[in-house]
Amino acid sequence: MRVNVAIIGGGPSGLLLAQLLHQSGIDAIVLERKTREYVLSRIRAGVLERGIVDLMVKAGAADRLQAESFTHDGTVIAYKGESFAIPFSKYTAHPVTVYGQTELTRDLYDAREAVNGKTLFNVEDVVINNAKSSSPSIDCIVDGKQVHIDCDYIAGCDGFHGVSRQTIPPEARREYEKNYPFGWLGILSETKPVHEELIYANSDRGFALCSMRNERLSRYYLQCDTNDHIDNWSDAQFWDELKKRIPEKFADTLESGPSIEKSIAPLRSFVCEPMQWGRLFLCGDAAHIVPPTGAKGLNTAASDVHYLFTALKQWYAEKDHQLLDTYSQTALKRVWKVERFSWWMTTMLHRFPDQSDFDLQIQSAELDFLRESESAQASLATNYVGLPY
Ligand code: RFL
Ligand code: PHB
Repeated sequence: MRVNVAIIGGGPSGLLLAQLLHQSGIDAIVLERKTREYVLSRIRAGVLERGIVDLMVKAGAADRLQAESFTHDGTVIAYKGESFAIPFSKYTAHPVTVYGQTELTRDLYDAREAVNGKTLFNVEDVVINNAKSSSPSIDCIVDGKQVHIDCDYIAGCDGFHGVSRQTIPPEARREYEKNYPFGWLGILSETKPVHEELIYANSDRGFALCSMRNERLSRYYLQCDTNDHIDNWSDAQFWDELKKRIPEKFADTLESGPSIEKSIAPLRSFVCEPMQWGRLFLCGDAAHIVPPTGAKGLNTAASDVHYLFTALKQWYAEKDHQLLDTYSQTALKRVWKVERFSWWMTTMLHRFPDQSDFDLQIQSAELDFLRESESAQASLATNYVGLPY
């Protein structure tokens, strides 16, 4: 088999790239290790920047997103039992869009099927060959059969645990990593969201986040120990703890109900440099991870996709490889700014096990400053709604 671009990973980055390429007449195949159902069972991101919404429109996959999503013009920060709102519209020209990653991925799969795009599921043992040459290829096993794919370029969109990054020899890459000493316990429940905007809460008992998917579907998170397990948390315990971590005025009106999903995710910051090796290009979680506090993982995957798509388009349309050559540099410049913002939000809002009284006072001063300073709020708003591509 021969294609222009072979894409490893059928998560949001791989699918978005495939659909954008399709719209420009560039032939691609998506290789996904799991089934479509499995990919769509992962509950993850909920907040979209304008950039990814625009890309969904360009990819021809935005009809449902535009009909069913909600725009948010601000967010709430809570601490010391009180709260304040940061109105994005006061500081930026853009809101954010609340729409689940699961739904966005479903829309991309539907769009791909509608155009008969090539997608292989249950793909095992992916091996990338000759990425440094002008004729790279992929070997893999699909339904027990060996498959060989020749291509011009390979996009590594296979997430943090994929094979693409590992294909770059250790001496040719540098990895920067920070692991946080806590995780997030998340639940999804068919209840009315406690507030119309998201609430990010710093409390003595640890961080909490009140988010949502729609008027009858709430998403809540609690900071938990890294080694904690969902079996340690009944629904009743979750709701009890959440109420203790958010200001009383919200806790009093919180609607609780059975959880329909419960999971724990570790928090880490990670960057792999470079994001390119010969004709292999990394996108999204394959190249970098942020703690979810800034709602940036999916959005940053999308900005990578934008840079790679634009570079591939330039190559196929004009035989100009300037943007391909500078892909890693361009993408990393934005990635590091997003890493900084996500680290900052995480540091400001969580309880750290080794935090001294001094550290706690600094955290409290940071929140006071954010509450009082328009420039601090403008900085949060600018980063939260999304830095330009
Ligand atoms: P994904 O989604 O991990 O998809 C990679 C795909 O590659 C497949 N794969 C392979 N396929 C073939 N061969 C192999 N060898 C393969 N190895 C892996 C996998 O099966 C998978 O389908 O990466 P991608 O596409 O780069 O997308 C990244 C996003 O999923 C991620 O950054 C976000 O979910 C992060 N995130 C959030 N991002 C936001 O922008 N806003 C948010 O509000 C937000 N909230 C979150 C989050 C992540 C969370 N968790 C669980 C880590 C909230 C949470 C709790
Ligand atoms: C979510 O709704 O899942 C969500 C929202 C904001 C975040 C992280 C996750 O910062």
